[in-house]
Amino acid sequence: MKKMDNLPSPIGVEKSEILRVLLKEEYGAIPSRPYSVTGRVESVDARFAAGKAPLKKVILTCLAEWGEFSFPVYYVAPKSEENVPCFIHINFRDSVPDKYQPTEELVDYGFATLTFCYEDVSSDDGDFTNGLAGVVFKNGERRADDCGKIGLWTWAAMAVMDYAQSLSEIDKTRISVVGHSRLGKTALLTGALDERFYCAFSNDSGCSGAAISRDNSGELIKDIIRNFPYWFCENYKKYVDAEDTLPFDQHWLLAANAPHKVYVASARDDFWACPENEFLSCAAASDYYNSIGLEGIMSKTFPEEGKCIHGGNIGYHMRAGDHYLSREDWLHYINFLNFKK
Ligand code: GTR
Repeated sequence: MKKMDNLPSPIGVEKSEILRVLLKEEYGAIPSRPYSVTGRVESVDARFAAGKAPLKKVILTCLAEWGEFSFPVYYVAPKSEENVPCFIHINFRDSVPDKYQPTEELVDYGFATLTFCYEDVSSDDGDFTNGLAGVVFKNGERRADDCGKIGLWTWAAMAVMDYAQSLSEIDKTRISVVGHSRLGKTALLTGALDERFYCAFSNDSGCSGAAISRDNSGELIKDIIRNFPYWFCENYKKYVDAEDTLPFDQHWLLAANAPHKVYVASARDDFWACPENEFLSCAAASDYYNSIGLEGIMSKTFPEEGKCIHGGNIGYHMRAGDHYLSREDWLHYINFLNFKK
């Protein structure tokens, strides 16, 4: 197991300063929050999940100082229950159910889901003229510290959280955010910026998500900047081949999720996401949780495949297999939450 004694520590740093550094240097400034979010139900499938939970397609309209933006979300809530916990799932597709979202099973465990497709917010490329980007950036032009696409998807997840506040079936104190890979990075940033969440779940988020960037044996900042420069702010480019000069590392993103819970899931064969560095991040962020009087992760020993570290405010598991969001991951998430039905 690697040791990292050269990590900048967030201990003693105000949360607002942790967030300022992360946004200035990595993700960029997020558009200002909407002053109103309203939902219009466009269609209902009353027979969804054998009639146990209607599936609603809802168009959210967000009004902000910079203008108006609308996008679809998909809402499923168990009919027979009240005050249900909820997952806001930032997904790659708009299908419900989906290979990354076993919706009926989540219903059977008593969960509502609110899902949106990230590309309904803005395309996953360097075009900043479409969707939300087209509204907030005039002529598609960004300043060096304006956000990239991860910041825009994060903005949308928080808008869905705003909408969730209006849903009477949902227990507002038990709403979590989930995402896989680039959307795991997005889920962690969402949890960091929005204290209303109960927990942020990062599935295989890797480089510039959960994984420590220093001494990473998978994807490096230079790789991610070569392939996906538009996920981040322009400032992040200065850390290509210069990880040691980062004034932070990715455990700051986990630390910024305090005081609520945060969870990191890795997959054994997902070397690109670097499971070991994802775990190191949990261990390092745990010291920060402890410093503010909260339990962090319950063990700092890198677990064997299939084992979960649950019970604290930081959870972790590494399952067998490769890079995807599986039913097994969801079941571990549900166990970690441990909400008695
Ligand atoms: C990879 C990228 C990773 C991860 C992944 C994904 O190609 O290098 O950082 O985000 O894509 O989102 O599927």
